[in-house]
Amino acid sequence: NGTPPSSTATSFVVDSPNVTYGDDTINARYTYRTTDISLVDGKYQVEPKETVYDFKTETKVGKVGLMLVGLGGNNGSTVTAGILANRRKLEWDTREGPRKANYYGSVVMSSTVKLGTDSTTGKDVNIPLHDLLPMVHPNDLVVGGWDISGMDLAAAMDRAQVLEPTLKGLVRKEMSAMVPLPSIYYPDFIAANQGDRADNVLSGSNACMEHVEHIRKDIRDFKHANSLDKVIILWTANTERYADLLPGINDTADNLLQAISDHQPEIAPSTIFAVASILEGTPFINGSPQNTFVPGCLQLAERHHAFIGGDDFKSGQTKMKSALVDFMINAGLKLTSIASYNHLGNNDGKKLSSQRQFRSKEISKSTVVDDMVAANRVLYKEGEHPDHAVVIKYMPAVGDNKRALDEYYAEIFLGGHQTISLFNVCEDSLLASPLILDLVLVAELFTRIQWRQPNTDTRNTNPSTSASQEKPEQEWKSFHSVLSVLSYMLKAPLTPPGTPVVNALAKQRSALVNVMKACVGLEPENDMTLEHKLF
Ligand code: NAI
Ligand code: DG6
Repeated sequence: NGTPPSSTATSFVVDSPNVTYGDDTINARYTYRTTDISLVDGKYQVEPKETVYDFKTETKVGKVGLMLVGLGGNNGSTVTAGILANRRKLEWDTREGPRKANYYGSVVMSSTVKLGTDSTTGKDVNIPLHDLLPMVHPNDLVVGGWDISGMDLAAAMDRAQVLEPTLKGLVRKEMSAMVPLPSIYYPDFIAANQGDRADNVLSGSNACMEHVEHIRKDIRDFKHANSLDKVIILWTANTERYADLLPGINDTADNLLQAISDHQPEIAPSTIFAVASILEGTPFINGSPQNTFVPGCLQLAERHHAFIGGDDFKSGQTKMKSALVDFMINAGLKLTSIASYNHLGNNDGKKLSSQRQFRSKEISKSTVVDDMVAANRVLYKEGEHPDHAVVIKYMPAVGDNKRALDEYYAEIFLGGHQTISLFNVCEDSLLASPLILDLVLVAELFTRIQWRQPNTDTRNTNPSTSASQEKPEQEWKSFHSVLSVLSYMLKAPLTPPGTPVVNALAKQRSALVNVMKACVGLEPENDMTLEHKLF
């Protein structure tokens, strides 16, 4: 108790009877406090509730592999070069002066959380989020993956036109040695304008078990060749069109597996990758907007207790929206319309000029304010919603340098109006790449966390109740297959069936941070700072 073994990579020790450090685990007993509400005779009956959980976090991180689907794309090549640059602590020259490798834009690597208050100075003590629990360092990830384009990663980063030439020169040798594995190509699912890069594909243009088995073998081979303890698979390949939801085809796990065996044409490549990952017990994250996780796929993940997460990286325009709309509505301003436009000239923009693939993106970009609106019945009646339009245009000249324009129009006091206009310019892939790392780092962490509800009598030390103390403890369990703690990084967060979706950015971050804090027996940050208010 109180002294973690040296293998525990956290920079602090929790001194509490509720926290113990084992040889390979951190064990925390945590009281989760919520509020139960019932409506009695037209009045809310409010009851504070306490639930006790035990959390056990394995501290040995092991050697972790990251397999990207879409390795040769803008994101794939950028994140790979970024890891190499950080691993080698590279510095390079730019026209604005020298630059050093960093992980800016990664909430895990570059943001901090308040651990507590210094008992002598009364000042906040903040630590990097990645120090809260032992987490894999991105520099240690072994990267590989698939692409329908067979270009090596040096050529792929040239094609992407994202990185400075000086940086590219420093990583070129290693990048050129990396060649994506051949992938699954079902032309009906991605934009027709992508056909000319599909020169690295497995034979067959419809779903089949051979493809599932091929991908499973790729995962096993990668793991074996690099002596990995675990692998995370992440889809950063093209946006696909939505798959139709068909009873008997993709509605249940068994039907989905049968449909794959039957070469059913309505199964997307991303779903084949998800199924292969689930059957290998490997976490699978979808960074694109399409409905990869059809109900049958979700059921399969639950059946195999495999982790899945998605959908669609939330990098720039939408991240801003999920912060700004939360602010406006919580400030009591009645947002009445959002007009979101962007143009970009990278391959992502090119493929989204195709209507069916744009539709997938339009859906994920449009649902991001629903929970904030629904939470405020003072401003919005049941069913009332701000107008929300999303437009994306392909403009080759600007390359990866996306330009996003947003107008937020709100009704204020006594019928007045407020208009907020945003102009957001950024390199799309330099915002998305750190999110890829965050998704992988957090997903990996949750493969090492287990929970159970203790036999609450075990807290009772009275020997006369020893009979009840003999009740067996519950089995340790993992978190639900659908990793909704990843929501902060995603535009259309997938949540366990029947559970609410949270889009508000600050709440998503709090959920992640506070779950991690609970695993070391610490209270959520409540921001009350009573110690500075009650003298
Ligand atoms: P990209 O087009 O540069 O890269 C995608 C890569 O996937 C290409 O190299 C393509 O050849 C490959 N590919 C297509 N189908 C494949 C398959 N079945 N198997 C293996 N590889 C396949 O696109 P980028 O910019 O890297 O974005 C990737 C995805 O991430 C897109 O779907 C995009 O919507 C999504 N996304 C990107 C964001 C960003 O800021 N860059 C933010 C949010 C989502
Ligand atoms: C155009 O919007 C292309 C898209 O892939 C976006 O770049 C991507 O979805 C990021 O969107 P956002 O809204 O998070 O900036």
